[in-house]
Amino acid sequence: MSTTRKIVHVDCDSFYASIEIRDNPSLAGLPIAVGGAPERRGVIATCNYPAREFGVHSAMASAMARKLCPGLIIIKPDMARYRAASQQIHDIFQDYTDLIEPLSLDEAFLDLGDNPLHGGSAAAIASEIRSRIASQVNITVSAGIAPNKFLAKIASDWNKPNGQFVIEQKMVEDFVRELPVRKIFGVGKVTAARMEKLGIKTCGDLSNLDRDQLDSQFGSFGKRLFELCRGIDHRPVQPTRIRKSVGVENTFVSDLPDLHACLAELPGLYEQLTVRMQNLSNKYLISKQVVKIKFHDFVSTTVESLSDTMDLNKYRDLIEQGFQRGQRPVRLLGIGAKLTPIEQSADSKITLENDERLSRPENEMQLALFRDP
Ligand code: TTP
Repeated sequence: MSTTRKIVHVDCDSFYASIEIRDNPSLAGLPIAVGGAPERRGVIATCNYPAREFGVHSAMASAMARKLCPGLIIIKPDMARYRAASQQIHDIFQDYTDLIEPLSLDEAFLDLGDNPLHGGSAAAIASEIRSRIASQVNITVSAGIAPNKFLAKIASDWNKPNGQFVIEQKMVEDFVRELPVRKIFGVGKVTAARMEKLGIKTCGDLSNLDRDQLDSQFGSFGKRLFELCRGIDHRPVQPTRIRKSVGVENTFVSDLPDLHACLAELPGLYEQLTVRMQNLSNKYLISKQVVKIKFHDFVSTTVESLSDTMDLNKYRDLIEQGFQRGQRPVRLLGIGAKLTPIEQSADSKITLENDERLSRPENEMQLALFRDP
């Protein structure tokens, strides 16, 4: 691909927490988090930067967060206000391009290739968008500007909070050489550890492996790694959000002691899942049914089965199978489905692989409770 794209990744700073502080300025400067109550086994959705100094972070148990930061103020999420702010931000984006790909309520890619404003400078446009969000929505956002989505997303993190960073095409080679492999989406702890054993820490190290070596070491991910470690990413900004899965789950105040107790929770979860699926069924086909179980010692297991419907009996079987793997009390039970868009071209199938939208740290189903439905 020869034309250089102008991609901007916009990411709100400590989004839910910023909205809470915006709406209650007396919280400013105090360590605050948004999430579930510690005594109800809640989880932190996010926290502001003062709380991060204590080691508090997203997806941490609220009880642990309180331990690290005894003065932490934990606020219950109010999705309606976060959605409203997200919509306002989206409306601002629309003044600049139609090519907007939301990743979640607080994050989006924009393709500014066709926008002539500020002499066509995507950095200057990003700066204008950030000022407008600051004055109209009253929160700060960070932006990354780069020739592709992979680099733009990394760049938005570079000068966070309330900053932006530009990676020009001519900088790409030098930039990726020193970039740790962990920054590549899809390279988690396990893959990074495997790479480290091979002496690979940076994208520069990774680029010393040829295609065959990457294939044999990393299977189907090898092809993508070959490109990413060179700063190449051809994925276009896709204006419609594509879901990979839908799920509901519950963390129980008291552990479910046995299989019988788990099965008793199934009808309630199934009802919630059915409601969620109603809004999706005209756009997606079900490809698998999935059950997630987290035992009282935090060991998790996922059981799935090919399926094109949401069969209640199958969920029952999957719960049984999952429970048998641990045979101990259960703190979290989730059910869900893997989805395939109804009109999916061969191309979009490729772009879906290892896409940022597919998961946040490990627990996608858990996030589904907090994130946009
Ligand atoms: P992030 O963009 O990951 O984080 P953030 O905006 O809170 O902070 P940062 O400044 O580091 O970007 O997530 C956006 C929102 O999504 C976040 O405010 C809360 C929600 N969220 C969860 O509910 N659970 C999670 O595990 C994560 C990571 C985020």
